[in-house]
Amino acid sequence: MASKNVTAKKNVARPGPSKAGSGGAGTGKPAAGKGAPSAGKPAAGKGASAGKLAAGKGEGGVRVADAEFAAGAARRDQVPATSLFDDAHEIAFAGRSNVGKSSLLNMMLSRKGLARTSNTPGCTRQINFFDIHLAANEKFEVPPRLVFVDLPGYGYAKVSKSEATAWKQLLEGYLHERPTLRAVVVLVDVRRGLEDEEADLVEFLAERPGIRVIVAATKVDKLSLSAQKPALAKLARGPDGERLAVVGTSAETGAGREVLWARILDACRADEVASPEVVSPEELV
Ligand SMILES: Nc1nc2c(ncn2[C@@H]2O[C@H](COP(=O)(O)OP(=O)(O)OP(=O)(O)O)[C@@H](O)[C@H]2O)c(=O)[nH]1
Ligand SMILES: [Mg+2]
Repeated sequence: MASKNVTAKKNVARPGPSKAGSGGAGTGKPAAGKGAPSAGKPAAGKGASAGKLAAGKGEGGVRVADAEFAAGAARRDQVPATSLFDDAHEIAFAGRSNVGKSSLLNMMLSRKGLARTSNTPGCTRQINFFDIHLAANEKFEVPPRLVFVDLPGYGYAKVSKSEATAWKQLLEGYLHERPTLRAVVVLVDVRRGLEDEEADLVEFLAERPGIRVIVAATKVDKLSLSAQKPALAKLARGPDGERLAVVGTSAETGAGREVLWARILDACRADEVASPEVVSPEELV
């Protein structure tokens, strides 16, 4: 599959009474698991019925009308066709094992346990695709349908070399070839900062046209407020001293949810995606 820029303008809904409700905008929502490859037991929760977070988190901003597990791929030939999602924009969550990818994805969707999380690194072992329908929004344009993609973590030591190579190929193949991929949220533990693997990933993605890279610093709740700002500012200086778009997040407190949504929606709107935008440290959380 050749990589190309996909604008998918048809998927961008304007706020208005006709788009209210399920947010489907006539795109025809597939049943959960429909068309999903037989990738074994999905490493994800039950789908739409997964418990919503307590009221308060996510209120007043982007509202997710519906979110469900759609497909899992442990091999490249199991990656679902983009037509399963009507060529909706995809947003992938990438980062090392245990950094908090699945937790952040749940936080963004205001769904507890939709993507399975665990204390044990290596929890997510396949690429999981979640079909998302956003509620129409008075304040800004939202695409009615999006796909969130939970990627297996890299740098997980307890898998065999051949399994690690297979994961890498699966991941790189997906990131390189997926025509509907609009943004990759690269997760970095705020306490660890950018290490070689993250720098390599950012560089790898920079070579792929049409993809916005958004760095999400995770677990900011683990740092005191006074320690957060310098840690985020340090992260915003990229591997080669260039500025990266960094958002401080916490799946525990919901911090960073609206800023990250704004960046994701911005990436979906952009016809041409430029290199990561510059943000000031004050904007980071
Ligand atoms: N305090 C705190 N803990 C978090 C946060 N995000 C994730 N965690 C915890 O970190 C651990 C790993 O989270 P996951 O979301 O499963 O991480 P992952 O990156 O999906 O891991 P793999 O699937 O193994 O690659 C879990 O115990 C989470 O509860 C956060 O923002 N704050
Ligand atoms: Mg995971």
